[in-house]
Amino acid sequence: MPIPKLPIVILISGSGSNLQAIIDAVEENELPVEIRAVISNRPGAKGLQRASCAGLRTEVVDHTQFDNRTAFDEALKHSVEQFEPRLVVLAGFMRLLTADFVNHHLGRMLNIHPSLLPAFKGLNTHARALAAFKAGEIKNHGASVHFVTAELDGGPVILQAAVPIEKDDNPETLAARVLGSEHQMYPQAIRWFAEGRLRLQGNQVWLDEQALDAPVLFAPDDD
Ligand code: NHR
Ligand code: GAR
Repeated sequence: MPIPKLPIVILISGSGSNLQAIIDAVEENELPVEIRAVISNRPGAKGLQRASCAGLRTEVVDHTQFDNRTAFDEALKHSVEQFEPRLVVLAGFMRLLTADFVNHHLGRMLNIHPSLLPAFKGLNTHARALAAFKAGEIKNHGASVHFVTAELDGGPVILQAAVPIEKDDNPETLAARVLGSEHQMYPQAIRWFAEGRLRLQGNQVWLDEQALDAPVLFAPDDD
């Protein structure tokens, strides 16, 4: 029996290369989800073109058209809700979400963040990791998939990929390598959720009926 497909909505702000990795995994029958819509807060996001090319529904909720975050999040909530997703996937989504929006989707919203959380929450993670490397404080950078909670990049971490920093890296070369591992790891975490293997209970992540005491370290062959 094929696993029933989980309805999802993907939120983006930019290039959408993680969105593309998800689209590719679905097309290769490696990810049992139905992408009901791709929603961007930026009208010019390249990811909107990727979505259209794949035949997906797109919507724009332009944050610059709202007076405040509450009004924007209210509109975003309505936009998301019409598609009745069972999971909301943030893929390079760049707007801080209100507690009200997050709590509405608690345990049903994932984010991928370009650092080994809890290190380097927030923005400009690659430049900050390089500075820490140069100060001799760290050797590895990477990316994390986490459940979204009201605390920015503070929700429980599910999966992490470490990316060694090289001596001659700059923020762009480092970002490109981290992005490569994001494309491999994000579809895997979404697949675990779609297969009913992953859940959030309180502040605790459960995978295959085991409470995680630390994030899973990404290995491409894990299934
Ligand atoms: N919202 C909540 N409540 N919790 C999280 O964990 C969130 C979130 C919204 C987005 C993604 C996050 C990341 O992976 C994310 C996680 C935007 C900012 C930010 O400061 C920070 C982190 C993340 C996303 N954004 C600026 C703002 O004023 C705008 C920056 C811009 O538009 O370029 O919202 O890193
Ligand atoms: C990714 O590196 C993602 O982790 C990061 O932005 C990039 C988006 O790339 N997300 C954040 O920094 C969220 N604040 P993409 O649009 O090509 O997927």
